[in-house]
Amino acid sequence: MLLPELVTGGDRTALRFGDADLTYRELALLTGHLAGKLRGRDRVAVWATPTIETCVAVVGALVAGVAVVPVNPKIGERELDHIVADSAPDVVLAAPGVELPARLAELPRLPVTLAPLDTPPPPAPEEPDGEAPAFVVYTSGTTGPPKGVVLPRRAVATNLDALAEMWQWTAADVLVHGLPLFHVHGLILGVIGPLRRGGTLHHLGRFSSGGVAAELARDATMLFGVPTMYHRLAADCQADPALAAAVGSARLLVSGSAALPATDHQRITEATGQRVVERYGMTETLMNCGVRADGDRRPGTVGPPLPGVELRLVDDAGVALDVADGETVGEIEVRGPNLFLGYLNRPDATAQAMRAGWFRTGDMAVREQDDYVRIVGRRATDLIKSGGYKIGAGEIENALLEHPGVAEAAVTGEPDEDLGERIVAWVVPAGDPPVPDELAGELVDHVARLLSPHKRPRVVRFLESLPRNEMGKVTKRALHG
Ligand code: MCA
Ligand code: AMP
Repeated sequence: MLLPELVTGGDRTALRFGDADLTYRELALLTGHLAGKLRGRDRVAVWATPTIETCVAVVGALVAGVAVVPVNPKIGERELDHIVADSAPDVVLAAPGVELPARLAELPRLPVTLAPLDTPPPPAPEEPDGEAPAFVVYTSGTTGPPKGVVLPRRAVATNLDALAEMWQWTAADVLVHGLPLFHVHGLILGVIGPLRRGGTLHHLGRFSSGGVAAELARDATMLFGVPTMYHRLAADCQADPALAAAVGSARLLVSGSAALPATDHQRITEATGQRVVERYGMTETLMNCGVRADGDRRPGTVGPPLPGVELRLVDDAGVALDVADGETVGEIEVRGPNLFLGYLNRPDATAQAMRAGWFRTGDMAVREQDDYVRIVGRRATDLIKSGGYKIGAGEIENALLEHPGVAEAAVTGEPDEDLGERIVAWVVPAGDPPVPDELAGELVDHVARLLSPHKRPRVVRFLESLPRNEMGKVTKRALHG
């Protein structure tokens, strides 16, 4: 069973979002009724606001054996059109009264309510097969619109169990986080994780250092966050000893989705006495590596492969490098029960991502003698990690080119202390100079409206032309001079 604690969890608190909370018994009742209404459906879209209703919707669908397509509640028009057309959900789940964008409002809608129920739910359907899709999570590639990653129940269950073993994660743990609920980190690790253990999630609604500290001072034991959150937490702990003491009381601080810089590791340790544990994953593979709770917490490393996950490094020709010398760089390939089933409607992209049963991550790394993995870079320069979100340069360039003020556009990532990387748009304006003062702001809003706010450029630089090679291809490296 994916969520056995729905049967056995009883009156323990499962979820708390601000003033709203649910015990396992209440969650089982609500989701049992919802599952009854979802029977026979194939896929449901969930309007994934950071609320308890989103968790009820997702768990209800999982109980019914229906695949969940979580949708960013700040999603732009173009991206939403693509996700709805590609995933073709039968129904959309959202809290009552929430206004949905037109493209979702045209689908049949089931309200997700928290109203107390006293009638028993219909009998639970048989537990679906492990290979049945549990989630379709959209993730960016270098070009084109995001791809739907189809994750089976088997990947979710085995990966969460491997993490539990590594982190000694039990029903006694109370997890706190403020991650968005439309990606693997916040939703699968951060919601389904504690529910599979029979523990508790306290979600902050939105991340703040004060919110994290208050929960850790009360009864939270673990924190999940992206490096941007730890960067902000480090600064706040340095400035406020009470906050630092609260963070210092945690059992485990876990960072992932991007590399946590050594300086932030150090600042947190100095202020709180804590050493952050890193883990490395991907939407397509869930978690691949992680530092154990009782392991050596070395900044710059993401620990050994998880139990059950096979990991190898390959050279440019795809030949496995049988080395663990801390020096030889190769691309990470992984194999195991953690892998996705494929990209929805994209057998071409799925085939390209696989090599004889191994998934090609595109991440470059070295392997230390004790099997710890150290990630040193990424194969594709056109993938940007900003605030822990993966963002493809190509989709932003396409959006910019739709604006009448843009003749040519190139998008790059440049180092940013807070976000890891910030998105920079290099634009050749259409029309005669001078460039209108308002154009940069308009382009930022245009991308936020069409795609998602987190994909908006943080900097817009105007140029007379883009640097190109003899073949006419834009040479992005020349842009940063
Ligand atoms: C500003 N805003 C705008 C505009 N300008 N909205 C529309 N148009 C504009 N022009 C709004 C934003 O929507 C937001 O609203 C507010 O201003 C601040 O935005 P922003 O600066 O983007 O937020 P931030 O404070 O910089 O966000 C930092 C963050 C965030 C909280 C760390 O980046 C974040 O939540 N990251 C988590 C990413 C994540 O979960 N990744 C996991 C995927 P408002 O404030 O109201 O929201 S990776 C994964 O799953 C793999 C498997 C893994 O390994 O984990
Ligand atoms: P996503 O497609 O959003 O799931 O992002 C997956 C990518 O995030 C990976 O391919 C890595 O490049 C990056 N990533 C995740 N965790 C880490 C980590 N701990 N250190 C470095 N990179 C990471």
